[in-house]
Amino acid sequence: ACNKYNTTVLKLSRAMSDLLNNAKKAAAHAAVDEHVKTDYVVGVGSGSTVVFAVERLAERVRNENLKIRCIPTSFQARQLIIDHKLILTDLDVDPVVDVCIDGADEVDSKMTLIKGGGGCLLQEKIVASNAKELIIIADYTKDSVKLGDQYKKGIPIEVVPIAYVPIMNKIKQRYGGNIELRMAVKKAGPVVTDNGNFVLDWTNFDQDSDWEKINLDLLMIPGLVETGLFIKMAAKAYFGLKDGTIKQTG
Ligand code: ABF
Repeated sequence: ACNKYNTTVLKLSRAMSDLLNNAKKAAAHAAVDEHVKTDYVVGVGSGSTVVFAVERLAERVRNENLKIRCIPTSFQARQLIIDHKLILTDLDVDPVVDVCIDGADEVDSKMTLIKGGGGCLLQEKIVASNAKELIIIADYTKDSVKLGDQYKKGIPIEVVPIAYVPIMNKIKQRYGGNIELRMAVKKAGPVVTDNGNFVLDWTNFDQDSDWEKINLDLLMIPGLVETGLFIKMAAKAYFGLKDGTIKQTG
C-alpha cells in the first residue's frame, strides 16, 4: 500500500512539474519571439524560466540568423549564454540594453515584482535598470494580486555581511514581520551571493504596504545593498498558464 501511495505521489508531482515547465516554456518563447530583434543587446535573467528563453534565443540565432549580444545577470546566466554559444557581452562594452528578459518570484496587479529567490537580485536590477524594456516571464504561480499572496520565502534583501544583524533588527522594528538570514542547504552556512554578500528573507509583512516608500527607505540603511522589490521597472509580464496558453499584463 505504501509503494502504491509513493508511486501516486511521484506521478502527481511529475504531472505538476510538467505543467509548470510547459507554462514556463510558453511564456519564455512568447517573450523572446515578440521582443528580441536582430542586433539587440539582450539582458539575460536568472532562474529556471530563463533557461527556456535562452534555448529559444539560441534556436532563433541558428534558424533565423538573428544577431544578438547577451549580458548576464548572474553566474548561472553567464554559463547559460556560454553553453548555448551565444555572444557574451557586458555593460562596459554595451551600456545600453535593448531588452532584458527575466523571471520573477511574484508579480502583483501593479506590476511590482519580488525577485531574488535565487539570490541574483543585485545584478538583475543593475541590468534591468539599464534596459529599455524589462520583460518578465513566469508560470501561473507567480501571478498575484498583492505581494505575499503566495510567495512563502518573502522579499529577498542583499546585505553586506558585517551589517546583517543591525539591518535585520531595523527592518523588524520599523515594519514588523519575520526576517531571516538565508542559509545554505543543511545549514552549512549563510548563502553567499555572486557579489560576496548575504541575503535576508523578509516574510509576514503587511501586504498593504506602500512598497515604493519602503523600498526607498530600506535603500537608505547603510550596508543594505539592494532589495528584491522591482517597482515600476517591468514593461510587460508573460504568464504561462496550465493549458499552455499565455496571459499578458502591462
Ligand atoms: C530570478 O529567478 C529571480 O529574480 C527569481 O527569484 C527567480 C525566478 O525563478 P524561476 O524562473 O525558476 O521561477 O529571475
